[in-house]
Amino acid sequence: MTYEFILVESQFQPHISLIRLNRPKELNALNLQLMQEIKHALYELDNNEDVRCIIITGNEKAFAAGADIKQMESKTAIDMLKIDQFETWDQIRKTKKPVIAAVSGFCLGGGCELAMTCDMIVASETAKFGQPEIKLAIMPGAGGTQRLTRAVGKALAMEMVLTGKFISAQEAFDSGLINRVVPEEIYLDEAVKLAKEIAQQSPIAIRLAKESVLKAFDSGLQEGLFFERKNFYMCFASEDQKEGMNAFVEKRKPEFKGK
Ligand code: DAK
Repeated sequence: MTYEFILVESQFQPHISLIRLNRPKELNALNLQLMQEIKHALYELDNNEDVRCIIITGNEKAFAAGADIKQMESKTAIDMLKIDQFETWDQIRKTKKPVIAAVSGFCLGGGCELAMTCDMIVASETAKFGQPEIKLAIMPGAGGTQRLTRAVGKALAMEMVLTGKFISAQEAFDSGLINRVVPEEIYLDEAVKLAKEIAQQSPIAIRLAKESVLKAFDSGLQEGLFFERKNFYMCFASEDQKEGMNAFVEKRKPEFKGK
């Protein structure tokens, strides 16, 4: 598939892929095609054995300023139902490999929801996060009321969702929404640094660990602990576990093969 609104480098760095949203004039507004392209690219990269971590980014001015308002403006509820964008978003969420959002500039509405669907967020000091849908007389529809609330707590989430106010990268960091805030010149490098740390671990253990952390969002403690336990046992079925522990004992660096 050739992409019109994203750029994909599957080997941006060894084992690390980059998806760049590429509608700069529209501040990377997420139209339907762009979302389909992200879904498709993530699926391909998720099934590429050479890839161990994926970064999604935009440009300095915008990660994404939200879903494409011009495309949504005239839609009816039934149009929205028929388009069923949730299938696309659900597929994105199901990516098994770790996905890092590298965010600079506007990260709003669906853009913020896309970043929150990723596993970690690295932001530039210039990033602005917000759920301004309320100003359009709608509300977040791709997880914004749920993921934001779980990340930053009720007080701030309620204020952001009900007033549409933006928060700075520093506020986002202080409230637990993002992992890092760094100068604009190095936000992508910083995301790559984080991706490299992940890429050098066992891909099998990474997959099981990611799955387990995500389980904490939609299960009670007992169910989550049970799920974690099964995935923990599963790690011992991998060659990587033997390699990891053997390397420790032999005082050498492990070489993980994803087997
Ligand atoms: N959609 C379409 N075009 C957009 C856009 C957007 N969200 N954001 C910006 N643009 C376009 C502008 O219209 C302008 O285009 P031209 O006029 O040059 O043709 C160009 O990008 C540059 O924008 P500005 O001239 O406005 O730039 P400024 O620096 O002055 O302002 C801004 C930047 C980010 C403050 C402003 O552009 C703005 O407020 N943008 C809208 C932000 C917003 O309200 N975002 C939330 C959209 S609603 C769903 C999943 C998700 C969603 C819905 C459904 N399902 C799964 C069903 C999500 C909904 C949303 O995100």
